Amino acid sequence: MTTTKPDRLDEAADQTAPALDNDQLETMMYRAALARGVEDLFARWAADNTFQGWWHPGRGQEGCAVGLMAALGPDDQIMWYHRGANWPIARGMALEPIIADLLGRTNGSTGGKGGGAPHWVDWDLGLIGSGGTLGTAHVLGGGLALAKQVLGRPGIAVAGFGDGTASRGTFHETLIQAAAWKLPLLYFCENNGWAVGTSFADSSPTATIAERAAAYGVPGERVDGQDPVAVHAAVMRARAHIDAGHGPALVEAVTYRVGGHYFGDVGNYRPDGEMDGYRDPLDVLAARLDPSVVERIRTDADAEVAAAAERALAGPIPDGDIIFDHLYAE
Ligand SMILES: Cc1ncc(C[n+]2csc(CCOP(=O)(O)OP(=O)(O)O)c2C)c(N)n1
Ligand SMILES: [Mg+2]
Repeated sequence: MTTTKPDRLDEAADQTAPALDNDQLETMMYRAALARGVEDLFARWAADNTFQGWWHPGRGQEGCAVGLMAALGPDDQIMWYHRGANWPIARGMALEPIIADLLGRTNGSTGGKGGGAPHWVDWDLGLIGSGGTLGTAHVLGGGLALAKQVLGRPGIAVAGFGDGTASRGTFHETLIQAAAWKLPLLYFCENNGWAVGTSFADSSPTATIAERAAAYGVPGERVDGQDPVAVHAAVMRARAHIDAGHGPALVEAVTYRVGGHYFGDVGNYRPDGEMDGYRDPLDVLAARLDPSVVERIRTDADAEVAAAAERALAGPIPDGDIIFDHLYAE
């Protein structure tokens, strides 16, 4: 089997980043530490069956989310995808509804309809949720962007997806239409090299996902997803294009799937040496900050995760009848 790690990053990724000030870097570090803490918590709970369902770990991919979210504004709307809890946490969503959603409790963001396969929603933060099947983020993200254009609403829409999902028809159908209509849409791909047990290297006819955008006249940039500052810079460049009214842009953040596809997948199909060169995104971010500040951030984040976990566990389990709620607009 060939290695799954892409071997080159676009030159654009080396361009000077729009400045992130110290406060922004500390916020990014704090949210990355929260995301890692929630990841550790869910791994423990998956192992001891505290919740039922599948957990798709996002460990090691936090840099993509915090870099992306640092470049978004309050009017932007986001279609999240299935891996990890990094996206809502990086956006600043409260932890209790995130954790309680995984547990299927009424204090979860979907009132108990999550449970194992969470669909976190925070309308005020522009977190619109995730679709039930892969690739819906393209279509629904395109719809959000269309609504912004037609109704004159500010901000952009973001459609998040993995490398495997870039092979779905929805990727192409939405992108060609969004490009034709110049919709304010950002495609953000986390390329972790795997779609369950199928490697990107063995299944993609193109060396990158970024280059596929060119077929529709859309700029695509590949960036190091382990470096949140580089991701932020790439998204800022993409959104400058979108904000100027030129239509969609695509950013492909190259990252690693540190664990199996789901918690419990031992991943024995993976080639030796695949993780060579791996850098922990939290370490990459920490290197830009004062070590004592990083230590305080990690301690505070751990305490916040522990307190939120306790509150989440105290929430009631809903009555089964809630599955009939919200089937129609109310
Ligand atoms: C339409 C559809 N096909 C298949 C699945 C099952 N499935 C869930 S995750 C996944 C792999 C997705 O790979 P990728 O897009 O690279 O994201 P990653 O899991 O690596 O983050 C698959 C095939 C699904 N949920 N929806
Ligand atoms: Mg993948």
